[in-house]
Amino acid sequence: MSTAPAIAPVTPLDTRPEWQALCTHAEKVRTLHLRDLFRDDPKRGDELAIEALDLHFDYSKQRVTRETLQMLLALAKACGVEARRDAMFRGDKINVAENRAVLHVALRAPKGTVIKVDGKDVVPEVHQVLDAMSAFADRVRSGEWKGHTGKRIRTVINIGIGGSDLGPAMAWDALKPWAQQGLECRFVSNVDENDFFENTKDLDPAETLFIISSKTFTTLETMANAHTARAWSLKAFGGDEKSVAKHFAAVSTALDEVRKFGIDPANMFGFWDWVGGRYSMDSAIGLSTMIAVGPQGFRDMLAGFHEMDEHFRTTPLERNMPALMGLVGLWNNQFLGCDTLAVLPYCQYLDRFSAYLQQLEMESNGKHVQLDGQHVRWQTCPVVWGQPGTNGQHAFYQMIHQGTKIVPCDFIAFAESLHNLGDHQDLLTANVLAQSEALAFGKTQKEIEGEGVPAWLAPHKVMEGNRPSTTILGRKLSPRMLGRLVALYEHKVFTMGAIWGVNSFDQWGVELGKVLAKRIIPELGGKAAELKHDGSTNALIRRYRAWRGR
Ligand code: G6Q
Repeated sequence: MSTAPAIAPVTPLDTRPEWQALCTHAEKVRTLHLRDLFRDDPKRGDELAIEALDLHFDYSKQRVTRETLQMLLALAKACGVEARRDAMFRGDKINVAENRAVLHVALRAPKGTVIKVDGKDVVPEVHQVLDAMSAFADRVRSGEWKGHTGKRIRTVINIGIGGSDLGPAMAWDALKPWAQQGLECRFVSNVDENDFFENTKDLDPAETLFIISSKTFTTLETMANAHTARAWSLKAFGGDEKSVAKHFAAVSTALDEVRKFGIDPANMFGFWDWVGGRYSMDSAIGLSTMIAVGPQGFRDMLAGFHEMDEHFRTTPLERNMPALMGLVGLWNNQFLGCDTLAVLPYCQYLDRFSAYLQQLEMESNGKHVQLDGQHVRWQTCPVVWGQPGTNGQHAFYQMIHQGTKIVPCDFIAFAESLHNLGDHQDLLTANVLAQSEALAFGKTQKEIEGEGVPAWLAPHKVMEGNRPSTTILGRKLSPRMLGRLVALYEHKVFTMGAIWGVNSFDQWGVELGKVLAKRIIPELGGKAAELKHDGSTNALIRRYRAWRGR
């Protein structure tokens, strides 16, 4: 039995005067339309925006007044967001349920920064691993690293799941323009064998390198896929075990498990218990990213992360992009009753960005107790979803414009294109701007009738507007910009978690999933004499067994 750590009691949010004042204030603001807000405050388009790090962050189309913002800032201060932020950057063990520091910010701290955990500076180790990754990545990229038969590596397959998959997979898509030609990254995560099969069916094992990415090196899905990969690879080399060293690398915190699997510890890249899975794409978990874009590209991405870290750490909350983003998110979620957030990048390279953010936000803040274990009496994490525009416009945007649910949107766009194929970038940008404008201001029945639409049809064409959104306009996508954007969301999630008083850095629901299936696995094989689940689960197991002839 571990001894209980000393956890300070958390003041319940709803007993704070700042919270109660917001509840009253929200009654008034809920009746205001964005048309009124812009009419009464003509400068808000310029002033409710932040310019930093080649980003123009416009939150003027959120349903907030300047008073709302002051009140939200007062709440953030009362909840100690700044003190908790400083504690994170200092290396305090703010993940109390797991008694761990939360130091993804150390992964991108420049050499010479001092960040201590248990009295030991962790930054030198971070740079040692980065240097080892760089040497490995360079060898693979240059072809100096040879497979078992002497061929160079053409495909890198990252095998991992959750935090050991989503970040690198998102980054591979996002940074394709910077990837080395002739070297492809693929990702196998699902224990469904279709995933492994489809990702390897056209590959030559002699040109394929597997990176087994798992913090614990015990995750069922990853280990099943890793063993299948080992068998697939060995088969091609007549079972010669020596080939494993040439075709497998590992990223993990668990050296013994890696050894047991048979991977040469020289090909293992470590990280630390103070890096949470969903905060790890900039650790050695990003090895595939580094192989794709090169050590310099990876370091540029880290520099972008660090720039946003510094912005978050040093900018007063009033002009602090992630903090304001978190406050607006909290306002929408709690006070305007919006249960979801759509993240809509107008950039095809950010195809997987929303999926990545789903984990970052929902695994972090999908919690129902405060740090001290008291059940919350307020809403926590929204459901995060979305996909790139303009495709979404031809699908689910109808509901965002005219449905009965209010869906706050984050629009992400870039001014400069990466390829010059005509006027696509202007068309894309016109679309994103038109969407946020229409969502905010809508179209009244009068305006529609004024266009000659018959009265019977006009109600169908009314756009009520007053649908809140934030537009994040970046100058241009790049590895550095990607780092800034990911860190922006990381710190937004941090801000919200700090106000809700939850632990944004544990994930007991995920851990549950890791143990539940283990009980059923032998039962599917027909070996368990008696099924002791509920009636539905028992019947499903029996049907599965019967169809599998067991
Ligand atoms: C992330 C979660 C979770 C984790 C996966 C994979 O914050 O903890 O998504 O990353 O379950 O875990 P391993 O890296 O240990 O295989």
